[in-house]
Amino acid sequence: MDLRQIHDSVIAGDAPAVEELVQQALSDSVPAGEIILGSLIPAMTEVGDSFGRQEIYVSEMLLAARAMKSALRILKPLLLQGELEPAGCVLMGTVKGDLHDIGKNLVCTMLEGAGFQVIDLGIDVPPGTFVDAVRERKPDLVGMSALLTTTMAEMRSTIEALREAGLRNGVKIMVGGAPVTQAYADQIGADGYAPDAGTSVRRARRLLSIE
Ligand code: B1M
Repeated sequence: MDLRQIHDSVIAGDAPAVEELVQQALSDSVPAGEIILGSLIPAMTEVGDSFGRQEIYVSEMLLAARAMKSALRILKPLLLQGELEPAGCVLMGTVKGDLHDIGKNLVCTMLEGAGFQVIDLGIDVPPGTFVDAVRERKPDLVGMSALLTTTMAEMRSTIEALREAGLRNGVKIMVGGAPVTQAYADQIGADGYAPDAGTSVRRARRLLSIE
């Protein structure tokens, strides 16, 4: 099965075709992880680049995102079939003002697949909601995702809010998202940064001293 077809159908925003091709790839024994890494993520990267060059509209980007999500709905249960090891509890959210959730959902899925309990607060999560959830759910790790340069600052605000609430020292904090870097994570006082979903599992395990 040629993964290029899935890639091209995501770019075209053709969710029914993507679903059919993903099912076909799975019947051809292509592993779920390979479909994600070999076709879905490269397709979304290309969509972002085209949007950046003003070659496509937001509506087209949205259709591509929907197509990617429909593929992930099929693949997620398969990723979760991996071996489960006891791990910690992760509270995850996309920060205030930011509606991007595809990457965050992928990170959640990979963490769940690695045995973490994941509490997903969703998108557009204000610092106060993170604070309330940390107080109530007592996670080991707080994960924040941001895809916009304008919303990255909310990660710092959330860390400040946790500090002001006296909760900062009780949790590890991991940040990620396309514009986020290790340098930025250091600057805002996060404990860890991961550039992609696969690394986020390794980073979470290291932060919680599970090796
Ligand atoms: Co938006 N968007 N978008 N968008 N969008 C970007 C981010 C952009 C780079 C496109 C571009 O211009 N080239 C640009 C941001 C520019 C900037 O800030 N510098 C942009 C813009 C401008 C906007 C709007 C402002 C457009 C507008 O309305 N004019 C608007 C903002 C809305 C808002 O949030 N308030 C907007 C809207 C949208 C859609 C709604 C249409 C849609 C989102 C749909 C959804 O998520 N449900 C969308 C999409 C799809 C994108 C692109 C094309 C793709 C994002 C994506 O899903 N990538 C994106 C371009 C790009 O990133 N190349 C773009 C695939 C995903 C698997 O990767 O999310 O990076 P990613 O996640 C990775 C890693 O970053 C990492 O692991 C993931 C998996 O490997 N990771 C973590 C993520 N979170 C992590 C957390 C961790 C660890 C790792 O620890 C906690």
